[in-house]
Amino acid sequence: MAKRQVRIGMVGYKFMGKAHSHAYRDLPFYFDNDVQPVMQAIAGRDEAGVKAAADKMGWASYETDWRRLVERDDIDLIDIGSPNNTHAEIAIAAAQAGKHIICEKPLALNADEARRMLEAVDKAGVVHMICHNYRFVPAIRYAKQLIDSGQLGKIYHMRAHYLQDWIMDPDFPLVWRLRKDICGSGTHGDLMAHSIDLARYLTGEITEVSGMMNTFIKQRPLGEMSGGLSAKASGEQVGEVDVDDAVAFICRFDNEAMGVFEATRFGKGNRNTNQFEINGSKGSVRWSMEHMNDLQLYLDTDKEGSQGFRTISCTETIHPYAGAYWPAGHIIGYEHTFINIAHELMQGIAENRSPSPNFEDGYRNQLVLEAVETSSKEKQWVQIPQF
Ligand code: SOE
Repeated sequence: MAKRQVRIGMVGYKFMGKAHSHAYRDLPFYFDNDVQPVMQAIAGRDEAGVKAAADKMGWASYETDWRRLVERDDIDLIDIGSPNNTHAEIAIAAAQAGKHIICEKPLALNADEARRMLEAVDKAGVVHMICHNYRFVPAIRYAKQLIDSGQLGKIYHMRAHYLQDWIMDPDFPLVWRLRKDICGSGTHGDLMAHSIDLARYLTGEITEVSGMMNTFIKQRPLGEMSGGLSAKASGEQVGEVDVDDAVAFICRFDNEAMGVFEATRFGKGNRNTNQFEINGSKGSVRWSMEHMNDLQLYLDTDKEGSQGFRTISCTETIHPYAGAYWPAGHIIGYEHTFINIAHELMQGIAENRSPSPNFEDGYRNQLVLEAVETSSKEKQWVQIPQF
């Protein structure tokens, strides 16, 4: 019997558009879902650009206004990969039109917008997800299993950092990713949001934070992104940078664990260093994106004399998602994290439930982001509302 189709309308076709398109195309290669994704239409404002992207990435049609995607009755799911200031308007309109939604992170410009988005999807009863792709790395999923099954014991510490260096040149332009009106915050919402998501996933809810934020380069030439994380200046004019370049915070979790977090785009030499360590009463785990298939594990139960961190290649069938790809030892990469999300999303739609992380996670994440900003401004600890 033919499978029910999920006809996708995607907004945005650059970096994340490429990652999501690839995921929908490759999904049926690896996973046998109960529904079938169909790359129905893609939207972008520049007609030549969106047409070329549709042709290259395999979308059946294109639109130059996202509103058309929401209006079309041959679209079931809206995928939002456009800049952050567009997320709330598109998601709320999509929910009101009864479309399922997946949205890039951070969910919104601020917690208030994120709450309104959550209310809209709840009211409409549509399936929703936020695209925190690192949760879908087999090694991280396996770490979660170790923690949940008590093998690490009581969790005392989580420390994480997410370091990049692509805006260190003072001539790197003031692109949308560096403008508060378009992205809400800088490194904080872009990178720290991922670490906060992993913290909430692996360790627990964050209850209070003490943070600091800094902007090292205060003015930059105006300009635009030109693909990936490259950009070009548009002339001589300069503008004020009103988002953070770097952020750090300490926190407490609801289970008494302590957290230490840092994110920066000024970590010279670090192209995409996303790492964490979690310490429990019986064991510890360490993970690093640049070796994403590996989990470093220390267990007290190892024989005395042979104790130490060992490297587990999370590529065996027993490791989450890994069995869908290749035989043991054959590694997967960044793009596969998006295939794993697409898999969860399709199953969520088939079963009419919103898999984690969803808009509630996005809202909770945004509350933490906002608390860190407030704490940095007011130079004091800030509590995160619990519900
Ligand atoms: C740029 O900093 C970026 O692409 C982020 O936007 C992503 O969320 C992160 O996963 C990789 O770096």
